[in-house]
Amino acid sequence: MKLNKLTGALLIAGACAMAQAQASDDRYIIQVDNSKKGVVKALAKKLGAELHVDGDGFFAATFTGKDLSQVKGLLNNPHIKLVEADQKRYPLGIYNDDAGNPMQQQVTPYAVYQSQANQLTFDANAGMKVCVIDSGLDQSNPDFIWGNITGDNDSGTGNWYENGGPHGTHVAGTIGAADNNIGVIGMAPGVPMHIIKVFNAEGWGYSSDLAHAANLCSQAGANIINMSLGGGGSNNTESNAFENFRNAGGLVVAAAGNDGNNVRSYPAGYPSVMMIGANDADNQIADFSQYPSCTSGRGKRATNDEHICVEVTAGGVDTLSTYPADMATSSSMTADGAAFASSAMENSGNASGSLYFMGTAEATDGAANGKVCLIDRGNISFHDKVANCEASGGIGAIIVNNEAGMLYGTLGDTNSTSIPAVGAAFEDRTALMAATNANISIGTSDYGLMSGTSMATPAVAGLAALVWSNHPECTGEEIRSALKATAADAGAVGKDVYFGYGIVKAADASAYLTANGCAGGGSGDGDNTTSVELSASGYKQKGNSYVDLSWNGASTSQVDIYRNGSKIVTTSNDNSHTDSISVKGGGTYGYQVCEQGSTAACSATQTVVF
Ligand SMILES: [Ca+2]
Ligand SMILES: [Ca+2]
Ligand SMILES: [Ca+2]
Repeated sequence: MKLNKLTGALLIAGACAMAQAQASDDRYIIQVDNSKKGVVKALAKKLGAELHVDGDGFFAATFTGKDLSQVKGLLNNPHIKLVEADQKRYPLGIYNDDAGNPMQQQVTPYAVYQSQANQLTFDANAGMKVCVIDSGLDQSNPDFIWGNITGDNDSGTGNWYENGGPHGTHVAGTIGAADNNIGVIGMAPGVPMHIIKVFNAEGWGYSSDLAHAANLCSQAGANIINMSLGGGGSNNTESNAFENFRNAGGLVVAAAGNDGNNVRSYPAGYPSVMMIGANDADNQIADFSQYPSCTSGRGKRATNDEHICVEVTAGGVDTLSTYPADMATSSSMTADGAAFASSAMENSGNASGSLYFMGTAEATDGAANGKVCLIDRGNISFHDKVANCEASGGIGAIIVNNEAGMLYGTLGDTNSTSIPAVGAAFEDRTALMAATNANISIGTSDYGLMSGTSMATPAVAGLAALVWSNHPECTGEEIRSALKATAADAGAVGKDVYFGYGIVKAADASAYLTANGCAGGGSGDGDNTTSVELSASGYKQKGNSYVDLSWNGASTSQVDIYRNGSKIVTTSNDNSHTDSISVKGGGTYGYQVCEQGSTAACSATQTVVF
């Protein structure tokens, strides 16, 4: 539906005037001189309006039950230039960031909606603290409750409150940016954090290893550790440190890695550490998200363990979060006064003027002189489109995607243009084509986008703090299990190596813990999810084959152990058992541990190959 001013006016005069003239949600934009805005806002409020966005030269307000002509009648005031319906913006994907400039208003990142963090309230009094092992948190960003944040200095990397590159500041914002009127909002807004700076822009500057950092997290009283980092090769000291933290009741999350292959990164690959993959706003896996198998060892020594592969995912593609002040580049765009999502492509500055549609801008066009060029993607490079706009006298360029979603791009390394150029979403093309004027602006910002499993990991750390704050009696392992039990399946049906159990859902996890208690499922609520977790490890000794089984989560005093579907023993529920197999040579054995007498409250099957 085109909603430019012309069609709006015609519709008011036409047969369907009432239906069309009443804005959806009864929400209107009132254009007014800035000098008189306060008076007009007061008037609107007096007339029962609910005020929303306060913009430059306009504000938005809801007049419940009133159509456009009624609102115009009510606001009969000489300072008002225009009253129009506040258009609902088209969605860019299944989930979206709020439209708007985080330097001026608080913008909720899409992953908050996707993971239901907006449906649950963080309890600041529950004693949650997240330890962030990263590149520091820059104190120049205003979107943190600094009184809740401590850190550890290291001589190799500099002060924890000064950035060693924007990475750590971005990560910390996703976990705990404050719920206020600016910036973004974290998964657990304002959660106390302890920052340990272990690397900077030059790379690793820490002589010791992550094991030391884990101990510092422990000393600081943290119950969650976030590591948006990783690399190849496991290390026993490191592994023990995280296992100790986990055994003391904590939760450790780490990034799966960004190489888009099946390599297992550490620390995420340790069983004690929860490995996090990244998905996008459309519930698709990020193409860079690593997907190691859940099997370790080769051939006869192969064992299956769901704790050495991706366990869950969260949003980590084009994630909006905090930056050190002015270190990010951001854009904003309005057309006929309404805000649209945009992405900064190149150059900086502000361009405001009439919109001129230049097609795919494959040649100069004198009609673009003095105007903002609206350009379709396709046929030639972004750079050449913007160059043609500028050579035509254009003052700014908007390049619209030719497929679903926002257009992200740059003009390349040999940029010869100087006018601000932004990307726009295909879904907004119709509205932009219908608009008369546009304002685009590119400048430095305290907020910007990053992509990586590094961005998904703090989303899960923050969500864990959020869920846990509502169930502080639970352990970290129980929170981990609840996040997995309630994750929304995505990608291939069922658990898979890319998503693990799926995309985390905070409200569902909290409801699950409320319904089932910390220990999780099996309480007859119709949810067949069981909380028995099993790992199996096979080895040979003097020609005999043995399988060490270890499990937790069974609630009966004894458990039944099954091998290849047949019960082999009923034994004490002491979390471990060794099975010896007398058959010579190779074979494949699937094990399950079930609560005694139950064939429903069972672990997943773990396979051992000899
Ligand atoms: Ca904020
Ligand atoms: Ca792991
Ligand atoms: Ca799946």
